[in-house]
Amino acid sequence: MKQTYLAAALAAALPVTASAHFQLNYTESLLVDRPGEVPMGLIFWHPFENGHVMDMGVPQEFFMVHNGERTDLSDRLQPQRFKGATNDAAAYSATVPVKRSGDYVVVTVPAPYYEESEDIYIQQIAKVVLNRNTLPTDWDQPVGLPTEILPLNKPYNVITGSTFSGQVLADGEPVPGAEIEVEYMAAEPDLSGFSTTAPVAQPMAGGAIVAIADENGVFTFGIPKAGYWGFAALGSGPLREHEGKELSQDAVLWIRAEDLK
Ligand SMILES: [Cu+2]
Repeated sequence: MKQTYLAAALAAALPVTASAHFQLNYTESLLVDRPGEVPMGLIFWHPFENGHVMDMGVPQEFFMVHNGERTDLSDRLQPQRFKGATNDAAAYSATVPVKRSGDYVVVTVPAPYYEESEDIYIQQIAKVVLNRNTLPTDWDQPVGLPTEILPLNKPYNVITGSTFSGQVLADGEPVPGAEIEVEYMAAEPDLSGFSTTAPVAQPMAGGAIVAIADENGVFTFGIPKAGYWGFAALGSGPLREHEGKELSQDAVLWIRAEDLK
């Protein structure tokens, strides 16, 4: 119950902005055809608006979970500049070693980012699930992060026009009434040039798309368009302060929808 009030108080304290920050763990596809090194870009951006790119510090953690086994990938991080439509900023590239069949849950725990306009820190713990050969192994299990969104639909095999549900967790417990921002990746990064591409959609005139989780921390969103969709539970994490300032520790999950053909 205490958690609910804290989350609500924190959410109320955040100013209403049209833009939503999203930490990306971006790969061209979530389905890995051939075993090998999968290129990934770690970018802190506004991909729905094709907007401002924020500087990332050195990530605190970067790892994958496959068959329940955690592998540190932080030695693979390479500093990059990501070129957005209006600015460029510090980001990272890496490769994810995908060999055996199954799920690869890739997690970035970024350094807290200081948002000057709000005088708060933001830390978006981002999760994405890659899969090889359709064998499901890890996607429906929590990683055990301070906060995360547990997918209730297979996150790499969502049909456009269906729904996606997730459960917001903090220290493994549901977060009742969590506020979730929903983002469409209107412009997908070009990993070879480490730059943005032409957007295929415009952000909504009404600002951020928002869903509120139920008493079990569960939310559902109808998926209207193929591509990457991001979900960010705001301030759902247990850590609420960083260097003497307020911290919004958010849980981010990326999924990919495809049209039924
Ligand atoms: Cu922003």
